[in-house]
Amino acid sequence: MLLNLSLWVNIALAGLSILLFVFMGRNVEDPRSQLIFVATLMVPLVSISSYTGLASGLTMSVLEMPAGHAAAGATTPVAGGTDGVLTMWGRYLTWALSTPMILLALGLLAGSNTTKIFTAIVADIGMCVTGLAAALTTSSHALRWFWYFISCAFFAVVLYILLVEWAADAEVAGTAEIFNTLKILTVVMWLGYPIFWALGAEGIAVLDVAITSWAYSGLDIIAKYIFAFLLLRWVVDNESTIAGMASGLGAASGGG
Ligand code: RET
Repeated sequence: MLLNLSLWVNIALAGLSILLFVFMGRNVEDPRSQLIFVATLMVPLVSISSYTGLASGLTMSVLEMPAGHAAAGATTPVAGGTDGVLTMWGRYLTWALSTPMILLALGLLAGSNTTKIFTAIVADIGMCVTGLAAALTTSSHALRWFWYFISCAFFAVVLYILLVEWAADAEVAGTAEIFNTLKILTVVMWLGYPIFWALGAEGIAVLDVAITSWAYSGLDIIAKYIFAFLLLRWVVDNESTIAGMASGLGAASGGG
């Protein structure tokens, strides 16, 4: 079925990415570059687990939407006509594990310091967990959107660090060119997630569950595998630039 295919495409791509990234990193010796590799490698590792959780039905549920929600009173054909909407809540849960790895890799690439990396990661986890809460809340329609609003507030912190703080740090570190490419890719792709959440079955339900699932799967392919490949290829080719960054995570603006 179409919905299932959106999951299996990602399982296959995650598997291939894991093999490719391990191979690409086989000769990397600089510790900071190695950490970028380990963090980035975690992304397809989390992804293959996440999508296997969804494909096996473990991390999705049929939830009855509260009164006022566009899908209140809907039935789900895939679950044999049970009352409710299929909710792939496992996605939001596993984003809490994969997206911090993306941010760690980006923060390291930008030569940023521990404070900023910590702040970005904590806000990001906050975004994912409150997004999970939004998807799982069935007691009140208003509270679903209130959770969504909190999640967006966390997201704003992440965007600020990416666009302002790390962009400046990357200039100092001499990694601005690749950082800016990855920054734009990340910001544009990541903005798609709250938009599809709002338009999809969790939000105003103008898109059905299968379309929303394909949208997330498509965004994932670019935000994870393409992103990771571009980053790691650059790291392999420019290991000395990263090794030459002021050592220690405390030295954001200490000099390039
Ligand atoms: C939600 C809904 C609530 C509001 C916001 C969201 C943002 C989600 C994002 C997800 C990014 C996921 C990635 C996954 C790759 O593994 C939770 C959809 C702001 C930005 C990049």
